[in-house]
Amino acid sequence: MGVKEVTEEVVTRYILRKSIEDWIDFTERDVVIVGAGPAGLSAAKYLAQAGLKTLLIERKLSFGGGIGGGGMLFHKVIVESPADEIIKEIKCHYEEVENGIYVVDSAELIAKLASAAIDAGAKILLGVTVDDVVYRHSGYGAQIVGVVLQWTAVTMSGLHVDPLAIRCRAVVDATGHDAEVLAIVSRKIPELELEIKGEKSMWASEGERQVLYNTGMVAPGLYVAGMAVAALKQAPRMGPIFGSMLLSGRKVAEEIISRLKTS
Ligand code: 48F
Repeated sequence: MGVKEVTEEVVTRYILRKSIEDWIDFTERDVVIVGAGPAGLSAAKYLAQAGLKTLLIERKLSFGGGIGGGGMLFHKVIVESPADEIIKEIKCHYEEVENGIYVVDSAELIAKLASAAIDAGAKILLGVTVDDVVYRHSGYGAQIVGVVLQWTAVTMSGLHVDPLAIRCRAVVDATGHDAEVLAIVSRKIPELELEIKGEKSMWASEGERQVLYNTGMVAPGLYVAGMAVAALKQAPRMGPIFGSMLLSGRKVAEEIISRLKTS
C-alpha cells in the first residue's frame, strides 16, 4: 500500500489552523507554569488532574530541565522518600539501593513525568519564553494576572518584536536556578517587595528540606516551586537528587487547587 499523498499546502493549513485554535484557548487559563523541569512537570500533572486548565511553557524545544543532565552527565538521578510515591504513580522504573533511596534513569523520568502531565490534561508549549508578567492593582495591592510570551527564537535573535500576553489565575515560577519570573517581578513590580537572594553552596539534604518547606505562594497570583525556591530563599543547592523537585511541584499544585477552588 502506498503512502497517502499529502500536499504541502495541506500540511501548512492544518498546522496553522490547529495551532491557532489551541492558542486562542490558551489566552485564558487557570494556571500557567513557567519551566518544564521536574518541578514544573510534577505541578502540571497534579493541577491538570484536579481539572484546572493548565499550560506549561518551556523555553527549549524539549522538556525535563535539569533531569537530562543526570549527575555530571551520568544518566542516573536519585529520588528519596517520600517522593517515591510520585515515581511509582507515574510508573517510572526504579531501584531502591538503600532504604528510602531510589535510583532512576534520567531519560525515563523525563518521559514518564511529561507523559503523566499530558495524560492528565496539561498542555505543554515548547520554544516559548515567558519574558514578563501582567499585573493589576486591587484592594490587596499588586496581583499577577498573566504572563507575557515570546518565541524563544525571537528572544535569541535580539529582534525587537512585541510579545503577546495571556491571562491566568495563577502563575508558577518553575524556572530553576535563576528564578526568572520572580527576578522580573522583583525588578519591575517593586511594591511586591520580592528579593531574590540567590542559592547557597551545596548541602543536599538541607536544600531538599528548605525547598519543600518554602514552596508556595509568594505574591497574589504568583507561586514558586523547585530550584527557584532556593534562589528566592537562599537555600543550599543539592545536585542530582530530585525528591524535593517532584514534591515541590505537587505541593504548589495542592496550594493552588485549594486557593482557586475556594475563590
Ligand atoms: O532547571 P529545571 O530543571 O528546574 P527545576 O524543576 O529543577 C531543578 C533541577 O533540575 C536541578 C537541581 C535539583 O535537583 O538542582 O537543577 O526547579 O527546569 C527549569 C526549566 O525552565 C525553563 C528552562 O529551560 C528549564 O527547562 N525556563 C527557564 N526560564 C524560562 C523557562 C522562561 N523564562 N520561560 C520559559 N521557560
